[in-house]
Amino acid sequence: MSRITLDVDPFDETNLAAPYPMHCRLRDAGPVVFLPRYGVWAMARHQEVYASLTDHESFCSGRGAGLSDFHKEKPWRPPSLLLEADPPDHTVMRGAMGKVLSASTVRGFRQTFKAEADALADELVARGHFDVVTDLAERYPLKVFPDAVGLLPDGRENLLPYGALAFNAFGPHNRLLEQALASAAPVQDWIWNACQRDVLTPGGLGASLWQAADRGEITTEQAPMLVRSLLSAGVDTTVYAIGNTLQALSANPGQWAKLREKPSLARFAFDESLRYESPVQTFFRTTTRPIDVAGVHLPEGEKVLLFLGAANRDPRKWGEDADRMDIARPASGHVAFGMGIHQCVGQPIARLEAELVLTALAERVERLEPTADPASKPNNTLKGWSSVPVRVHPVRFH
Ligand code: OVM
Repeated sequence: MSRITLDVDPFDETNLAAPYPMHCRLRDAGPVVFLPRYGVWAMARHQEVYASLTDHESFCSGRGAGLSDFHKEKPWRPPSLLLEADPPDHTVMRGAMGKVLSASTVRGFRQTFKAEADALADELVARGHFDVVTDLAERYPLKVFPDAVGLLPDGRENLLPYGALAFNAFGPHNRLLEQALASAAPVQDWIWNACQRDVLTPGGLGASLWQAADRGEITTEQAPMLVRSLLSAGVDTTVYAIGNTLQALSANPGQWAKLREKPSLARFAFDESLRYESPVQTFFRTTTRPIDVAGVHLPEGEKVLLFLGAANRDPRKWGEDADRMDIARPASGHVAFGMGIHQCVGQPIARLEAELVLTALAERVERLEPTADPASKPNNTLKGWSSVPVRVHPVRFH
């Protein structure tokens, strides 16, 4: 079968802010299409995205999870030992990180994370109106996660700019990346310093990674790199995820009502939100060998852009109402956390944060009413909002 090409720019700011019409074009054009603008291949249907994510032998990560091919260009920072690595090296790092972020560790965070979620919900409901993004989706993770890692209080304002930079850096050298890079040097220095053993609080996730080095499971060079992974992948992702979830629920009052009726649906509501508006929209892989995808030939060493957010709305997988948010829908099988050996290792923490925030609000808020249109926050990889103003109608007898 011959190659299908499509003249779209997925990283143009109009498409980043409103990607869904472009997703539809990409999916309908074919199982794999060539984007001449960047000289890369793209997959936007669930079947092919899923198949590529679970075939790390043919679609590797070691040449970068962004547009830049680490065989051809110098990476903007030393590559992540997790995200931008392949087996067998990746396997060891994943084992160490998986142990540190295990379900049992994360169970230990529940009490403190819940107290913070309840206190914040009390404050915001008492206020009557607030901004879902700046007052909640940014504040909550920025308190509980750095505490869990064991960061000192000073300098935490560097975390969001660093995340914005890291996620913009998966895209092309456009205005967004240039802007993020402009003032990045002190931010990068602060982050690297925060990864060192002597500044991490005992008992935190960062200290646990250093203990893995003491036990000889990883090296003392690898320990700070894995702490860097926590700080790269653990902040913006949860900020966007909580913001997107509450934006979608405020725009769909029927869905809020379902959650209100049964707050134990919080975890399902979160999965459906991740499917409906995926915080991480795209990642790249690189072909390790010539490979046929649905009858189309891809050579070795080609970048492939995987549209996680489009796969999560593919009507071939989810049915004709794929564009509708429905917290009662079985959303499992979404690829918002990826799939296969690189699937998000921090999921237990992300899910805990979301569950506690959603439950705290569902118990206190009868109605979440948007008071203005949400403003989108442009990023080459992340889809989300910079502002989502709402009014809350409190439950009478909470
Ligand atoms: C990392 C990492 C992992 C996942 C996402 C990500 C910036 C980074 O290991 O540094 O985005």
